[in-house]
Amino acid sequence: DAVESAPAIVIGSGYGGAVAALRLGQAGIRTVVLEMGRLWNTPGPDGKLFCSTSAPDHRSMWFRTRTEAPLATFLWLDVVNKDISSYPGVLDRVRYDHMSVYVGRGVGGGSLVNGGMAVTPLQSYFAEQFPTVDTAEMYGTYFPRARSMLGVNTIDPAWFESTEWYRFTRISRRHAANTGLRTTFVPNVYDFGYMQREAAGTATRSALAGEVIYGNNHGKRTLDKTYLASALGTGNVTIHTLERVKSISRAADGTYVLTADRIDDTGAVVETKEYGCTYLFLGGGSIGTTELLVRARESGTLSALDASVGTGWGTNGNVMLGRANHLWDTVGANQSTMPVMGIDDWANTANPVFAEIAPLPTGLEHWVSLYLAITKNPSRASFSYDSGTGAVRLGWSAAQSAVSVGMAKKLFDRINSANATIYRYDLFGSSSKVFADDFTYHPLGGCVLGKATDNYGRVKGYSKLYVTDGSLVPGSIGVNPFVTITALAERTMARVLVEDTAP
Ligand code: FAE
Repeated sequence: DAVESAPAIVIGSGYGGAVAALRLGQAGIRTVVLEMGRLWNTPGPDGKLFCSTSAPDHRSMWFRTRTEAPLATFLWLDVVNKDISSYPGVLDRVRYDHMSVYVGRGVGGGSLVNGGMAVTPLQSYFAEQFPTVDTAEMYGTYFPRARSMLGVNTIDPAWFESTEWYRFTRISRRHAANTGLRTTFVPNVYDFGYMQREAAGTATRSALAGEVIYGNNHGKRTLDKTYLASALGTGNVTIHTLERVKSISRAADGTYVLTADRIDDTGAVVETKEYGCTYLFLGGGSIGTTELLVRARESGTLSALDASVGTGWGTNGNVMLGRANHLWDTVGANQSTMPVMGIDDWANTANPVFAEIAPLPTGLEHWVSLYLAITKNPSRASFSYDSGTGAVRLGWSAAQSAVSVGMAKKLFDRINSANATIYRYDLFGSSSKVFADDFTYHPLGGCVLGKATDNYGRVKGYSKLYVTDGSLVPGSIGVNPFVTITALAERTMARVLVEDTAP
């Protein structure tokens, strides 16, 4: 097959990839984005782009015959997961030995499936995690730039206090207050004006119709509507979909050579393509980018990569759990899928936890308060390469997850004790499982800034090779990560376009 060349190639179209594509396009550099997922722009037979969470179909998951939702059961019944037909659906669950990683697949990456929470980390914790980064510049320039480009907005507090859709959040806030804990509103990229029209019955429901992990049909400002739309608008950027990059090597003249499998809707490889480029930006996400680089180093195609590539990986301390409320503390049959508040106990140095108050929209009263706790788990893991199979493994252990559980338990034991409540035992598969510690929504690290790369995401050992995604973040950032990933990518692009691409 003929080699297709472009001055710049970006692998992946999530946050890191989208920022790179836009800024390259604006600089007049012709850029090709390679994305393994599909473009979500064609309605299915029901007239919708995405299926609902309650009635998932082939669109829900990446080549599965049964859905694999984070909540396995409800009242011990296997009512949550459904048989589906295999298709390049929007949510993937990548299974390693003791840890599953949920990721979005499609043009827009994680923005298609996530909860939209757009949180800027505590400045002191950011500085702790990124000691070599100029924090004043981050908080003065790149965080504001990221928030404005992403369309971050906040819920109207008066509407929050009065609407049935956030009753579940207000109950959790009261229980936190009873424990002497602080809660804080968190911004979101879901358009709250739209949500209020949904509640009023004047707009088609999305967040108020249970839509989230398998995509939102309305309301959410996903990357295909923000960064990537602007990138295409420059006229310099093209996006190739259903193309999965398999390997990266370097030609004698220093340019990069990629091979990519183009797949069809059944997952069959219909073509193996070869690409060439001068500048290569890796935006495949923490596990996508790290797997590519570990394989490249270990198989010898980029053997000068630093030994720290494939290390420093963490789950952002994620643990999910549910509490059972008293019968008089109803959480409401109607719940918005977009979280807007967290219990902020990060300042508690003995046990730092930031716990999002998460929805469980089933359409019936269930008295469950659900949380995604972000704990300050210091454990990190490394990836390894199996030369026999070419597989990349993640060395995360069950003991490392137990650290997150211990921290979440300390906080929620206090909340239960102050409110005379208990945990829910029926949500995560087996009857003894209270804490879902075997999956993460926040994979971070693998190519850590300042270790696998220089201080700006330039990969050590090579020139014109960059990482712009969540693999730069050293395993923990204390809050939901996409604003941080976006802001760091903006910082990298500002620097690289000035210093590295001058003629
Ligand atoms: P990401 O968005 O994952 O994009 C990587 C892209 O690269 C994907 O589109 C891949 O399909 C593609 N790709 C990977 N490998 C290849 C390859 N070899 N060839 C071609 N394409 C490839 O990476 N974060 C928040 O801040 N707030 C939230 O409320 C929130 N909720 C979440 C809820 C769920 C259910 C999930 C799964 C995640 C959530 N997150 C949330 C995490 C957030 O979505 C995630 O940190 C970012 O999406 C990571 O951005 P990256 O650019 O690193």
